[in-house]
Amino acid sequence: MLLGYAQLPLYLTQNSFLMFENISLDISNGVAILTINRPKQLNALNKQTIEEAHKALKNIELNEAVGVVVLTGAEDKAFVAGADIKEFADFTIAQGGTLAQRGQELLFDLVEHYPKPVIAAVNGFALGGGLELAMSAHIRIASTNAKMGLPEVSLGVIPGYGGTQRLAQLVGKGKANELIFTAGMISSEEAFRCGLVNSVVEQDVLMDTALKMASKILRNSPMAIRSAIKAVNAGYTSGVNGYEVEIEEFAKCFGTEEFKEGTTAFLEKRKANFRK
Ligand code: DAK
Repeated sequence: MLLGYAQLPLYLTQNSFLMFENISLDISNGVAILTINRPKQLNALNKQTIEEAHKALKNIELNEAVGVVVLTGAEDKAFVAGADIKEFADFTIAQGGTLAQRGQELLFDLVEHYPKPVIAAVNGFALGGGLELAMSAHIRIASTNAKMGLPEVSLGVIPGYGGTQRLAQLVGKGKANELIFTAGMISSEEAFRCGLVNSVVEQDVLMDTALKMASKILRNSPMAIRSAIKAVNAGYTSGVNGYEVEIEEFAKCFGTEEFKEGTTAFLEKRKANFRK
């Protein structure tokens, strides 16, 4: 059922109101929880959902009160069960190419290079585009009921939102090939064993676990974390020397207020306060 315009939830974000139909946004205590909210379709990603998530993330980026983003799926069955199959079923070659590129730029690359840590709280099925979204996040925590896989070849396509690249980076080429060629699903325990997720917890504590990790992150320098994201990602960007980017980013830290606060706090035997 489509809600009427006036019934859509309205979000006051950075100096503007945003209206979303397929996602929800909850900002508190320095953390933005962005929930893909199409539970009847197991939170499948259609074009509109990708656009809404893009808008929300661009807005949160400017919001200094937010230091960490947690991405999750509505209800307890799915994180995201893939791209919306009904939407792409009759795409042409040209549409497939254009949309893959646009989708990658709008959401998946945006998440990977986001200047604030993004934690995926994988609360159920994370398949195809859903696993690709989780893999573009900086950290993944899965619930014990989560199932993950890239089933695209069973539909006659290949992963189109960076899955062939990011899965191989996370689990190695051999395991990535196995998962992609078999189109199979793995449990969260297997995903943990092969390095696809950072940890596995019961579903009822998934969000608390993500928020606890977020609160640890929030104690640290946002500027240094931003630099660390750039340096780590540089090592996975073709044509870019990660070590050189690390040196540049390292050098930039000196002379910043946050470096001054961090070192002064240590010398004064107190906790640093980076978020005044
Ligand atoms: N898209 C659309 N609807 C989906 C969906 C999906 N990916 N996954 C589930 N649903 C819908 C089902 O159709 C069903 O809707 P109704 O029939 O009730 O209207 C509802 O969600 C509940 O699903 P089930 O009844 O199937 O639930 P079960 O518990 O029986 O099974 C399941 C759960 C996750 C095993 C099953 O739903 C399933 O196999 N879902 C599809 C998984 C999948 O193959 N995902 C797509 C992977 S391919 C592109 C870029 C990237 C991609 C494509 C294009 N371009 C840029 C063009 C990426 C492609 C993929 O992600």
